[in-house]
Amino acid sequence: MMTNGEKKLQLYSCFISHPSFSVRIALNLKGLDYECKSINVFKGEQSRPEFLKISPMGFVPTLLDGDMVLAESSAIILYLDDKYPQHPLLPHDLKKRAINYQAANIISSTIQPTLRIPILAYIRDNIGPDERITWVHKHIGKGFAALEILVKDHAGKYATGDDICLVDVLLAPQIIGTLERYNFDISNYPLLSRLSESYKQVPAIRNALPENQPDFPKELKGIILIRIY
Ligand SMILES: N[C@@H](CCC(=O)N[C@@H](CS)C(=O)NCC(=O)O)C(=O)O
Repeated sequence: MMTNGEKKLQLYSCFISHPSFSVRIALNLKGLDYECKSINVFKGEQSRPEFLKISPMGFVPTLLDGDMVLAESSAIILYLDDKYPQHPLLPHDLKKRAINYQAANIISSTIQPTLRIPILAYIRDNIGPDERITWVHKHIGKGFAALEILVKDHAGKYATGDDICLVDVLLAPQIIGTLERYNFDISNYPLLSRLSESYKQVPAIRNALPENQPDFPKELKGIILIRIY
């Protein structure tokens, strides 16, 4: 593991959070050592005043790099990519690069917000617990269908070729987390199914899995996590 030669990076992260998972992958790919500062979103720790001073939206992930404080997973990943050029996450080819930007936005601006815990809790409390699954499957299904079409002419071992790029860093948590958390059948998405198998072999992704984080509660192993919302 490399350090950045300055103060150790600190990542405010929650084991369950897909955007935190993505940032952990980027840090691992770049071989950057970091300290994990756990924020348990189930316990509402993101709303504590001391955390809101660091991250006014009250979101994980939030990265501290010296005096730099940065929230929003895509911004953090692109910042890391600019500052730490080892294992670049954007392809040189302009078209593939643009596909990465587009797919990254679909994942972090369109799919991920529909899965946020306050939204699922609202549906559970005001519409009904089973409606959460219908909601999640509808939104993930729409996003996955679009991603499958978007990357099909660009994919290699990974989404836009044989190197892991930005889109993979954001997509791997969505696919892996979605299967584990929401019991989603991915077999209708053959390309994403294949990518899922590739992702599971990558040490930087495996080490970033929720169950491999210091804050993962052992009693949750094997539980379909939507049941705990
Ligand atoms: N757009 C943000 C979303 C981050 C986000 O939704 N984080 C969730 C955990 S997955 C969170 O902190 N939720 C706390 C809350 O909604 O109060 C990103 O990509 O980083």
